[in-house]
Amino acid sequence: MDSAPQTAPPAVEAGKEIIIALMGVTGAGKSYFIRKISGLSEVEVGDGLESCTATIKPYSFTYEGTKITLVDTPGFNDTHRSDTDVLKDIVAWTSQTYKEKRLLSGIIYLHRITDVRMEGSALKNLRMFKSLCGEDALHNVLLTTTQWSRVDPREGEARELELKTKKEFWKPLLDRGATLARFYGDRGSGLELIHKLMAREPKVLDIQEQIVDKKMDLIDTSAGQTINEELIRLQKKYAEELKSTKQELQAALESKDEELKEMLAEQQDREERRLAKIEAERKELLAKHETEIKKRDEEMRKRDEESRKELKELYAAQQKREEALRAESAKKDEERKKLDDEYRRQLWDAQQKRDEAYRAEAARKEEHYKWQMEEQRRQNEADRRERMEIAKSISNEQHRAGLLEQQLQSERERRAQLEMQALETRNRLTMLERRPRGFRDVLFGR
Ligand SMILES: Nc1nc2c(ncn2[C@@H]2O[C@H](COP(=O)(O)OP(=O)(O)OP(=O)(O)O)[C@@H](O)[C@H]2O)c(=O)[nH]1
Ligand SMILES: [Mg+2]
Repeated sequence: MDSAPQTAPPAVEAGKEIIIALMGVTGAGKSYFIRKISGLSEVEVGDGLESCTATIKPYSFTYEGTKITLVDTPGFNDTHRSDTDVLKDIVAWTSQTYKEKRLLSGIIYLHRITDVRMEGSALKNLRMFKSLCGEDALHNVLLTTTQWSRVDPREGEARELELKTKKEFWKPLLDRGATLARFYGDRGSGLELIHKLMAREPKVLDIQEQIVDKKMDLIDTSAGQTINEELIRLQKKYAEELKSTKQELQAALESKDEELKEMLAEQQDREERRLAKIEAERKELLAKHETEIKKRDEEMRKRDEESRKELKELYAAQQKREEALRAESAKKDEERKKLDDEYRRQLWDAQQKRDEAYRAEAARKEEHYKWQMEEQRRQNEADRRERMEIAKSISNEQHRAGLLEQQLQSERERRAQLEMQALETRNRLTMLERRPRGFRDVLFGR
């Protein structure tokens, strides 16, 4: 029965593809895990001791709106292919995806908890895994035990503890950031592991960096070195074993033991083939390296020649461009000088005109001012004269008034005299009137 995952899937940005690789020894359950989680029936799961998944193969499906790609990989120590072949396959896929900027969100490294001992193949797979992955990507690695339903839980826990704590097993990886996990064989348990990796920042593997960025040859990569070291070790071991078999056979040839002779001859034959296989694989790894070096040298020589030619052409073109630029710049300088002169001349003319206009204006203003002053002076003079005229006429008038006053006075006096005379006359008349008539007639001549 498949259980549901206990955690919810983390939020993933829209359109992002989550790529997770499954690694581990043959029979660890990589294909089984992919089939369980993706639900894809085309994923081939092994049913015997022989390796089942021969080549690297991605399987994509949609989970909670996110595209998940689980990558099935063949284990090292494959029964059908050499380690070099498997490595080449892994290198081809990881390089291609890296060039497409599709990075791995994580790696689930599987290991059967049913394995009583960490066998040579398991250790080799672990070594290969470490050299492929590199330290930086370890934070996105889940070191996962499988097939828990096939062991007694206490036994399983004891083995897990051993894996966790032994420095030749998982301890160094766990110390450097990898996470210990369990897969219980059902979809829910697998999805828990997927959830853990969905939230991680995708990382570049050492093998991707070495092949794509540093353009290293396979043999020079960490993984290539690991295989080479293993091949050298085996080559030495097999050669020694063959040597001793040969010595034994030599000794047997001198004896009459036909059965032993036959057995040792067969053994020698087997050991020779075994050694030849190793030597062939090493040769494959090295030969490729040598031809690559030759090819690369040739390419570099060609590239060098091309770049020298290109450089020469570039230099000539640059010279030409500089010459043209110099001519252009001289022409521009000349034009600029002309423009400058013209501008300065126009500026001078304008200045002159302005000065002249200013001077004319100043002269006109001064003239006007003088005229105004003169006018003022004339006006003042006229006013002064007028005032004098007025004062003079006032004085004349006053004089005349004085004279008239005097005249009036003397007139008044005369009048007073006349009035006095008149009064006297009237008085005399009155007196006369009061006298007899004849006298009046005498007086007035009547
Ligand atoms: N019960 C159980 N059986 C499992 C589990 N994982 C794998 N198996 C069985 O183990 C056998 C090998 O599994 P695969 O998934 O083919 O192993 P693999 O890692 O893909 O192996 P290669 O393709 O050879 O590298 C199969 O018979 C699976 O049914 C698990 O978690 N539980
Ligand atoms: Mg498989």
